[in-house]
Amino acid sequence: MFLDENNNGLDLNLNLTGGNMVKVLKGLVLTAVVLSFTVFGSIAKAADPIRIPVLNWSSQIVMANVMAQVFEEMGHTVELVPAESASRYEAVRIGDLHVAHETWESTMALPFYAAMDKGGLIDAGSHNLITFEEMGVPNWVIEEGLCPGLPNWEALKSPECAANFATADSDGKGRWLEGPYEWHTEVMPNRLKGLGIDDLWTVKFAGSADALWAELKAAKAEGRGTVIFNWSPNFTDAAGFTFIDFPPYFEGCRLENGGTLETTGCGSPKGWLKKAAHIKFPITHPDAYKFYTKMSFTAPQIGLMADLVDSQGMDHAAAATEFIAQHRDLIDLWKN
Ligand code: TMO
Repeated sequence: MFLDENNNGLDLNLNLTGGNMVKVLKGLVLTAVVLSFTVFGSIAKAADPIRIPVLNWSSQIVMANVMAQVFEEMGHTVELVPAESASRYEAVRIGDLHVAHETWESTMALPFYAAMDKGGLIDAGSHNLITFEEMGVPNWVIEEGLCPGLPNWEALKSPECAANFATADSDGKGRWLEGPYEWHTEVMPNRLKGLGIDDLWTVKFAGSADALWAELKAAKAEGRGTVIFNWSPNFTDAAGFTFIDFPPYFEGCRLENGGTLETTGCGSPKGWLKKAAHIKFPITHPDAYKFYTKMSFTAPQIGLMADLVDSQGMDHAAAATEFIAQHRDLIDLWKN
């Protein structure tokens, strides 16, 4: 960082020299780190920044910032690390990340358990709520009769219904707008097949959570129906959103859990929201780990984290500061 800033504006040759200098410096730093680990073991560990993943939906990012601000109050240094949903469990397992603080059962249980099984990732407890992640519609879609029979999924079997949800990119079929592909890959396309309605409906993937909220606004402005992936708690809990009732989830209905195309029509589970940690986090940063195990948010609290950004327009760091201010006593309780 320091060297890069000072090399700004220098030509390529000098940059190469800079690169060599960086190598030499890295060597020195490595030597120093090795020395300090052997000689001043515990001091070196305490100085290790706490690495928190940042994903692509608002409550996760605000909670990352809440933890970062609290850990900094406790005297730690913190790195917010851009990460991807499923692969972050392997990163926690090997210690590249210290935590995965929003682990949603419906979409993340498998990579979470896989990393735990390999060794290196521990379950640091659950938040204080039951979560739900499912396809659904804004209430006005039901009120305007765009698909009579909703929220029962069987309403989706009607070609007249599907036609009200067509978009330019949906080949005349009704469109489901899923979250980013990496969140649940083929779960929803397989859902349509399992339900036998893939001739009427198709799945498109949004680039980000923001694209889902933009779709809600666009569909309303155009007066067309929209089915999007959404979850609770979220800011939409207050705005009026209805999840579709699919056939109930059961263990093993999804393909990745051993299901077949006969069973993938199942809906999502009502799930836990867990906190994963690197196995050495309690040893390297005991006070931070103890805070983390006590930290247990409720549905309204997580809904507020999303709302501060997605409804009130705050940036994530400011939303975290505001959230901490509104929950100071609770945060202090968890810190002690
Ligand atoms: C994991 N998520 C809340 C985006 O569904």
